[in-house]
Amino acid sequence: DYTDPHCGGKQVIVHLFEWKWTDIALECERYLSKKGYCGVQVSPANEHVMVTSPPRPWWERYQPVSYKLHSRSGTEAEFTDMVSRCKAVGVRIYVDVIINHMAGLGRTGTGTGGSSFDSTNYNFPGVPYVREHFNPYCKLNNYGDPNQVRNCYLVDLTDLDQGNEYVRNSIAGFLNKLTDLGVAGYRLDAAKHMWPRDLTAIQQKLKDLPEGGRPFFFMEVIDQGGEPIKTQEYTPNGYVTEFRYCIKLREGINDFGRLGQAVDYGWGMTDSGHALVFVDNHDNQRGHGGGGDLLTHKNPQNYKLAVAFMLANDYGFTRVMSSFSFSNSDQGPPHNGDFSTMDVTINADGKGCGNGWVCEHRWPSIANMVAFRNAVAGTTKGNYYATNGELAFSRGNKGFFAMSKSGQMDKTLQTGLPAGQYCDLITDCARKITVDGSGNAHIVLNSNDNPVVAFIVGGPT
Ligand code: AAO
Repeated sequence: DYTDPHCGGKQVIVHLFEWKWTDIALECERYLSKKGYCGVQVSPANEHVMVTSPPRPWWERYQPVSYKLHSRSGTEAEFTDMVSRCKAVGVRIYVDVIINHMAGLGRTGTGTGGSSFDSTNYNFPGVPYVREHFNPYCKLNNYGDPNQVRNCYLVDLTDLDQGNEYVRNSIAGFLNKLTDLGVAGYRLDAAKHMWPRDLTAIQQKLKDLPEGGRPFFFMEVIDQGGEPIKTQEYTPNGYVTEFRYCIKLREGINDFGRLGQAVDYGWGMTDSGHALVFVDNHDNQRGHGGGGDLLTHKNPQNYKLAVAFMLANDYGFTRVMSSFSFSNSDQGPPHNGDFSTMDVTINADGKGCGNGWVCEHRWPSIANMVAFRNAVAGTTKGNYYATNGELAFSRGNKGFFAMSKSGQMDKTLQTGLPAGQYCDLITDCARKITVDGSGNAHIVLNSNDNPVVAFIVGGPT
């Protein structure tokens, strides 16, 4: 079973896209642990190419050179320190691992860890891999053909043969090293481009975590309907990314009436126990990976509503995106003159970051919903109320959530909660809500101010 994230039942991870290991360690200690985040998806940790044209794009990290833990985010020593410091405060690390392929055809040179490589000749001495470890070249141009998707070259990236025993052992060795260091699981990049049976064979070579249990796996499988490969082929291997939910959430924020059906199994969406869900990811927020019309930090008001709804809802295992600001889709993380990644600075109010880091995971209507989702885990929605501009529901008898995008919301609603005074989590108790003896509460919300209210039994009072 690869579905346990090993974080004591917590429910939300955050992708700290392109952050340095030193900054992630600090963020675990000063913030994530206190807010109840389960863990962090980190950018690829292994050695990668350095692309000069365009200058050092973010996507160079998706072209591996070796499995040495030396990347743009830091050294092996810094990685090891981060994993143990985060783990010590109850925050787990999930590594984005690229095992489908190595660097793109035509690229040669030296990687971030000093290893030489030559993709044209399929030579990666840092592993080592040679030609026999790769599938013969064919271009992937038809997603309607599952054989092509698995055996051909995704955007000309040298495609490893995961049916080869030496390749399987090399990959398992890489993951087992990470497990030994205290990593709790993996995002499997381009999982759709590998055969499920090969992933199973690799998983069977993996160690248990030092504290016991199988590593957590969530696989990147883009299935938006319309292609033969379905997310469900991969659920025996763990969680899978559910990209249709990004579309559902965007549509639903435009028309609250549709959020009630946000999980429409008629679309063939992944069952809740295997769906890794998010409002946007590092690809689709910049038009990669089948992008589209999605909500991102560039549309903050609607984005806050979408992430808050996702965290209040009872579907899937949730991931919050934490971005850097960008004006073109290749642009790498904020950097110094030598292209080294800049430090993350924290704004004085703690609710955002500087140096070009957006830190959506610190925005109050996102950050404070983490405690809500943790508190209501295992319950379902009830007392559902929706108009085109207002929405509210309870989660069992443990919590109540409301949001508005229509100016002033002023409604008395059934909360399903015991009588008493409750604190609004979003405003850190600046708003109080009274639930009367029959479970009703008067909900007042100004959408321009703080469009979300959430409170829980056993929360701050
Ligand atoms: C770079 C250059 C390339 C160059 C290559 C090699 O950009 O020009 O050839 O280097 O030198 C990232 C970047 C790439 C970059 C790569 C390597 O995004 O631009 O290439 O690093 O540096 C597919 C895969 C999915 C993948 C996604 C980007 O299935 O796995 O493409 N995502 C992951 C990572 C991503 C990374 C890689 C994989 C590679 O998250 O950051 O790439 O490690 C359809 C398919 C999808 C497919 C998309 C995009 O989407 O379904 O499977 O994703 O197309 O090709 C409708 C459909 C929707 C469809 C869409 C577009 O919306 O509903 O399903 O239309 O047709």
